Amino acid sequence: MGLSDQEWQKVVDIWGKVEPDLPAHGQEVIIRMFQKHPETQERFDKFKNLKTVDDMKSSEELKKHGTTVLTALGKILKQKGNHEAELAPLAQTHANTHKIPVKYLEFICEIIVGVIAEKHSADFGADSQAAMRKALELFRNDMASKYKEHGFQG
Ligand code: MNR
Repeated sequence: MGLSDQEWQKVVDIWGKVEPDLPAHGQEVIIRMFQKHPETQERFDKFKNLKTVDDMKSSEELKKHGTTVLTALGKILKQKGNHEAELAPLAQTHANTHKIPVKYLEFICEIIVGVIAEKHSADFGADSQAAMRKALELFRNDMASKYKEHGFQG
């Protein structure tokens, strides 16, 4: 299901609030994902050794990775659905190299919505939240179809 122009506008607008501080948002997203779904941390050779939240907060590498993830996601969202060129390489590595199940993409998307809701409550009302959920669903669906093309069941 596609998004209307108004829904895409809401997605792009809220991303405009996130973008000035991608490192803080990204760090929070990754740490929460590891806390809530410890199995996701096992997928990262470079983060497996971080035992406590304090270890995670002190890791510049983790913050850098969070920034990388949100930068890539922002580029995708700004395409308003025409994200084939941005999605293809990401699906390739996540299917073939990192082997990240769609379920984990669902986890991180839910956490992204939660982090934005906390940090930007005034600008992220119910309709913006619904629009963002739809955009992230589209992202996941398209990742899942690419996964299948790569023979990864996800
Ligand atoms: C790397 C974006 C979700 C695990 C990367 C890279 C980008 C990236 C960009 C670096 C380039 C590459 O390897 O393709 C995303 C976006 C996500 C997402 C956007 C969803 C919003 C996840 C989830 C993971 C996961 C969920 C696990 C639970 C990994 C791993 C690497 C990686 C592992 C390789 C890290 C390294 O440098 O050793 Mn990802 N992601 N990612 N990703 N992701």
